[in-house]
Amino acid sequence: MSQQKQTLGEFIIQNQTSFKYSSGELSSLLNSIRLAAKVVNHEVNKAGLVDIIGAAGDTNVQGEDQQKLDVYANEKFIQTLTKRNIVCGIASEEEDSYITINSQDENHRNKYVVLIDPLDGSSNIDVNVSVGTIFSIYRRITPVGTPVQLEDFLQKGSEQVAAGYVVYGTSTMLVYTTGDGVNGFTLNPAIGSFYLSHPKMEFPENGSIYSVNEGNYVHFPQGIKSYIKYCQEEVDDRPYTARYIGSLVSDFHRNMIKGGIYLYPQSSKNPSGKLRLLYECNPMAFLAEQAKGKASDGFTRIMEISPTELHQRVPFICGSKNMVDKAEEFMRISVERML
Ligand code: AHM
Ligand code: MG
Repeated sequence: MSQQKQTLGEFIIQNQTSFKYSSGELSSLLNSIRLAAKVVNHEVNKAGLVDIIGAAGDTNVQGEDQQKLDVYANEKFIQTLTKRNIVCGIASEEEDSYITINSQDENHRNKYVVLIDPLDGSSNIDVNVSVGTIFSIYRRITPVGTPVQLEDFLQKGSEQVAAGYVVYGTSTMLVYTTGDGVNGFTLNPAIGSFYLSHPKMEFPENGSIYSVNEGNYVHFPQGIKSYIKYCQEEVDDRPYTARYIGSLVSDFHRNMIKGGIYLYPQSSKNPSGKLRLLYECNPMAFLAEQAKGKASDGFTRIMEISPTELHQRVPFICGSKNMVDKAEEFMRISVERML
């Protein structure tokens, strides 16, 4: 990696003034995410060497097995975000309800809430496949000086001030947006710094990759089945290539670079899909739109959905704009046919 490249720390400071609430608090918050990402990265990379992999024995609020690294990543992000007087509340996939943060001298003066999936795709850890962290940042809507409330977390995705992910892959990258495009930074593990390696990331308008767990095909709605058949037809630039890692962050990251679509639709087994609106779909949708892509539940823009619950699930279709448009068209036609 060239020495001239800008570090993430430099980039955050340089771009601070372009952010509409440029008090430096968001910069400090992003810096704490950067720090936690490095700590978690160190642990994820050790996973094959030490006895840290495997289920911790607990189950989380969704009834899923928790891996030890999930617990570790959750603790590290919460600890790091709590230390600076910026965040008033954190919601995490690994916590049943949100955490209120109040440093004694500050008396609920912190302005930001963070929603986080500390280690997404954690079923992949045991088999040395990429996992990720996803984060979403809002300004609180309840008055400063009072404890954070559920409504501060249940904001539409369109209200996000920043969002991003860390992918712990063949190299570790932090990719984020503050509403002014998407930039990707690669960790140089020898130095411990992230460098700007992927400036102004954009989804190609069209792509040739589709990412979906086709094992669930029989349970999918007709519109999704028809779209999958469309992807497999031998017409024009099709059939497309199927690529599914089963780690949202990694599938999204590849599709953003190469052009593609990710689908986790509703099914007869999971009528609302699997992925969580607040800390998986909304941040990815914000990144997608900032990268000229698109994110939908099949009918509605993800970031326009009004959340009702912290751990709400939603069908998720995300990627290159023309591909998502096409999937929505199939959904619309199948519904019209039923009427
Ligand atoms: P998790 O938060 O429990 O890790 O679940 C989310 C993950 C996504 O990263 C991934 O795309 C999806 O679940 C895979 O689900 P499935 O194994 O049902 O295909
Ligand atoms: Mg997850």
